[in-house]
Amino acid sequence: MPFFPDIPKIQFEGPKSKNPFAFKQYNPDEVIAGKSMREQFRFAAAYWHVMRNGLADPFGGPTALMPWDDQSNSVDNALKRADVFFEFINKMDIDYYCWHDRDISPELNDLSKSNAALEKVTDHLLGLQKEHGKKLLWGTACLFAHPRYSQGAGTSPSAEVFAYGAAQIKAAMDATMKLGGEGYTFWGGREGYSTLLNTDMKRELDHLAALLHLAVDYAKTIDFKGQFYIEPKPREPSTHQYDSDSAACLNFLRQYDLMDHFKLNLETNHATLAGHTMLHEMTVAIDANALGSVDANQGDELIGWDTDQFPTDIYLTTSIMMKVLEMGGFTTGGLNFDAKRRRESHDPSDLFHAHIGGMDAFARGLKIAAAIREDGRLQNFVDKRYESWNSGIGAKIESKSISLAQINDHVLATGEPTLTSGRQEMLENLINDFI
Ligand code: XLS
Ligand code: NI
Ligand code: NI
Repeated sequence: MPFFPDIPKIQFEGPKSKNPFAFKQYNPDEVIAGKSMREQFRFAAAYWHVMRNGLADPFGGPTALMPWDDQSNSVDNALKRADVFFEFINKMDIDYYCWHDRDISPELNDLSKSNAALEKVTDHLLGLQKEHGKKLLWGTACLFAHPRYSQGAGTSPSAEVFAYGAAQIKAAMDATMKLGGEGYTFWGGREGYSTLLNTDMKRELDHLAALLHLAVDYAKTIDFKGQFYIEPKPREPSTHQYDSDSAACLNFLRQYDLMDHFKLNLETNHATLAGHTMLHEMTVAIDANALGSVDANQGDELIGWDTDQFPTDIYLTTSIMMKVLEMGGFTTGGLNFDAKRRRESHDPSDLFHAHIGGMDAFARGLKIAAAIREDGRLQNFVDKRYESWNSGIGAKIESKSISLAQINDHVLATGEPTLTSGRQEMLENLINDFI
């Protein structure tokens, strides 16, 4: 029996459609910039938001209506949720999904019991994946919700807590492997600190790196070929999170010799919490050849919080897709809707509206980004802006074939440089012509 009986399979009806349960822009088979939209985006639904987020906020409890969920911590309830979830991604025509171990399967306060439950649930998920042709984009372990992790997992002051977290990661990696997951993510949920009065930062960072190395080594023993990701976030829940932004993560990976094994999973709302744009974070990652995947959402400029809203801002989706096209598209990664409905949007049908909106916004962003690239004026402007580096003094500096004294002679001979305008407003107008 269907859990969303009134909702049809969502189909592309084009921009003129007035049907709220149809795609207006996302046409999965339409080829844009050399690939079908389906392949360009590799959309994923986040199990934690779709199935487990009751939409509570710090001032009030859950509002989401989930008539299928008996609110128990049982394996049966977990199995039923999996059925509901697959009906949802089927109707949405979303090919991938992502989970934390404890979203799909209960935490039973005993590792062997929790692992046994995870085994049962993943057996069921594997069957559902095969039946519906769906794939796991990435898995991860929830190392931040249980009280044992209240002071961190990999960065806990307690070696026993670190060990528990490591064991939980082993099971989550096994489950990811079993489900053919294309990646495995580390988001440092509580890997940070609240006060330095009680914190040995150097030791905690050494431990976090040790944990990641343990995972890399374990992957080899089970022949897990998926991509590892780190997901930066600057604060919330910890006041100071160690993986605060792209640059901090890359520095950490380089310092601890992990660059060959990790890429970044970047989330828009985390970028803005870090005081950056998503464009900035993506640029930093791509320049280091380390952009792996994207958690697609957006924040609220008026609330300084990880509001995880569905991405509807066309300017934002355009800039993200410009970067994705620039790096040649996703390989192991994709666009995971790490996004939740507003607390007021409590109906199951709102799950559909939310994802339709995100997918349509990205479809428009892709079309606009492809058109801007095709047009070429923006790239030409940038190329021209740096053209003094292509020959003469610039080429000599770039190729390190000139000394400071020779540069001095050059300046004495040529005199005051002339600068051309940055033309920011003209370029903003150019972008708007496409939007
Ligand atoms: C929380 C994070 C989390 C990760 C997965 O802010 O975005 O959902 O994506 O642990
Ligand atoms: Ni995320
Ligand atoms: Ni987030």
